[in-house]
Amino acid sequence: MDEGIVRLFHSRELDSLHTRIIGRRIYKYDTIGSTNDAAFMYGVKGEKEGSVFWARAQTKGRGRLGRRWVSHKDKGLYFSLLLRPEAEVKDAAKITLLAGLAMVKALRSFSGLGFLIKWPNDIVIDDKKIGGILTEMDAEVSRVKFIAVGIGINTNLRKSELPIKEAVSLKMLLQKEIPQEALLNVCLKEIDGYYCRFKDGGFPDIIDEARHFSSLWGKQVKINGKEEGVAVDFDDQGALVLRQDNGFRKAIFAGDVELLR
Ligand code: BT5
Repeated sequence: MDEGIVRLFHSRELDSLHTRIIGRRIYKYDTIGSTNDAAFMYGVKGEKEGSVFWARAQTKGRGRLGRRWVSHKDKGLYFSLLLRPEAEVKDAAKITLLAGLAMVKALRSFSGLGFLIKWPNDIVIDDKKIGGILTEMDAEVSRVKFIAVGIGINTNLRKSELPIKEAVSLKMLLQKEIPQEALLNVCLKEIDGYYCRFKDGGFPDIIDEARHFSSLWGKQVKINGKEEGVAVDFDDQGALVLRQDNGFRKAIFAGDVELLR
């Protein structure tokens, strides 16, 4: 896989990338199976946290539960981050939410459009999916060794290239070709800011902020085809809180969300 690297950027080499942790090294690939696999392979070898694995195309881009992520060359931004937070396995969902918030902020500042987080791992606008996050980890008992956070954003895909009708790309929204490196730059800066806050114990503030950018509030949802209720909040662990018909609240820690109305 190492042979596939077409370019290794060192910190600050990407245009004005003044980050503390994220992007100290950026490995750029032409075509790779999955950038999460690259992050994992380097993670196992002891790579420091903050490295970014970025590819022009993926042949085995994946979502959760082995689902496919459409990754045509130069049509999307496909990258993974290697993180080594002092965290327990149960905290991994916090990293997904943090990354979701950072991506929403990055896409908003890049485009001026109102992107939102669709818990747990989608980035949406008007209920259409523009991106997704895949958090995978290596752990020992309950301690995290490292986390690979994979992020895919549809930049230049045309409608006909998207796998589902409830999906969209930046090009479809902005009617222009999207420069990948400029967008990556904005994304890495936002993720760096939130990850540094997370490491300084700032997760409660991150949750507070994420609450302002959820696409689900007030909507009737069904989780994993089972639990139903109205999505009303995130709890302090980043779980989704549903208000059920019987009036009780229930925290959901993971799952697929279906919008009912
Ligand atoms: C996700 O999974 O949304 C996580 C996607 C993460 C992709 C990144 S790219 C860089 C890194 N390397 C990887 O191999 N993966 C990460 P999930 O919630 O399971 O959603 C998957 C579903 O989204 C699929 O079953 C399709 O219905 C839909 N889908 C696939 N490709 C899409 C695309 N390009 N745009 C919108 N929806 C897509």
